[in-house]
Amino acid sequence: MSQNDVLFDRAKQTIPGGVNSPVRAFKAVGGTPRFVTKGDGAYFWDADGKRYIDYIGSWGPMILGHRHPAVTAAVLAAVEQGLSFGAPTEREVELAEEIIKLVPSIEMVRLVSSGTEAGMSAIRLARGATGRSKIIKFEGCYHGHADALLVKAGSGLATFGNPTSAGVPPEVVQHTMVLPFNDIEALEAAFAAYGDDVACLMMEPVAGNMNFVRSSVPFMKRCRELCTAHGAILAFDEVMCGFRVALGSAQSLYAKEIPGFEPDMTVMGKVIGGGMPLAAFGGKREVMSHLAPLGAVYQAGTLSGNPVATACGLATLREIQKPGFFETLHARTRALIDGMTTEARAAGISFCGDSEGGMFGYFFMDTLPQNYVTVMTTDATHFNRFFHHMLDEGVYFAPALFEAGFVSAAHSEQDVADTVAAAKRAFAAL
Ligand code: KE4
Repeated sequence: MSQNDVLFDRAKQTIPGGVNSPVRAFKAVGGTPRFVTKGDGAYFWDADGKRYIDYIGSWGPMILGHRHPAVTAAVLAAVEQGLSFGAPTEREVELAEEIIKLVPSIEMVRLVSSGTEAGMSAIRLARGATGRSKIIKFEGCYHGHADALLVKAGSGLATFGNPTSAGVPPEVVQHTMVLPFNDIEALEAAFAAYGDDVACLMMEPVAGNMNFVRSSVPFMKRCRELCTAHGAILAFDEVMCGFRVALGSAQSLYAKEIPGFEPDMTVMGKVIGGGMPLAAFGGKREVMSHLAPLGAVYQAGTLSGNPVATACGLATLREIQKPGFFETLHARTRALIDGMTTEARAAGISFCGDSEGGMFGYFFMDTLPQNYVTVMTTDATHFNRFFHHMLDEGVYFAPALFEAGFVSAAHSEQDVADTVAAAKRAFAAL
């Protein structure tokens, strides 16, 4: 019996499902989750001592790979100064200044401890700043597990959502509209019907919670125009794609396609914490000034801006600014997707993928899906068998077809070549 099985049985006695976050339980793909003992660079090892090439990277944060020397040194030095004070520190200001420097649409930023907390606070701020209640989100986009955002599409085109989770009373989601992603007609209808009551539209510009689906440029342009026309806040959830798809985050990619484009608010996380509990939400000064203690929108946190987490985040953000960092990361990730696609097609398997910077997704279908409904038509049997074949080969991909994958700066050309070679064997087995 593998040590992973032993640990999983033991974990299930004391932790619901044996995990502290559901996706880790392998429910979608079946089998026993691997209990990780240590990570180093592009790899981590499980309780049986088996090495994996890690394409999860803690679901995004580990863009430098595990145990990057500069990050480890910065964290250890911060630890020597004390873990947490509940009082302001200079390093929080340094991190705020770094985020603002790299994401020009952000004029002020508030640090928190998780993406959920950042998204939840951003919604409250948008509602407080506009005096409106309604929010728009898109099917397949995930913004953390705050009640108002655990909503699935209603029956009609622009109807209000129904809770996706038990424990969320219907009245809590009555103001949340869920629209199809990349659907301009539905967007127009929603704004025509409710536009002047919409506090904010929140979206993942590159949706990593339905694997990997880009907002089309026309759709993004329309989101911006309609929010501007109706005085609604356009909130970008860049928790996953922030500092991951580009140094300027996803919004810098859309600014290249749409002159003058920028969101009004941005939610960040993952990479900005470098693997430690740190997230943020920021935006225009006029909006952010509604936040306590300046304004009437309350928001708080014991460990917000934690001195050790900010040291980890700062060291990470400094490394990703080094010349050529994103060019290399983008090319390495693209080589992975192109290599796997070539092998799949050679084996006669329907397969396609996409990537931007160090984030990627792949689908067992011929053409890239543009929305959640299409993503969910992926051949789940193929996906799951492929996942387990690769796991046996020592390659750790996302254990769910609605998740994205991540390449770090530590992944070498050889790692990618080894992964593609393993994929060739997996496709043959399919
Ligand atoms: P956290 O509360 O998990 O830090 O962030 C929530 C969140 C918000 N917005 C986006 C776009 C996100 O992707 C996330 C969290 N992503 C998931 C992976 N799909 C985290 C992994 C997990 O839930 O265990």
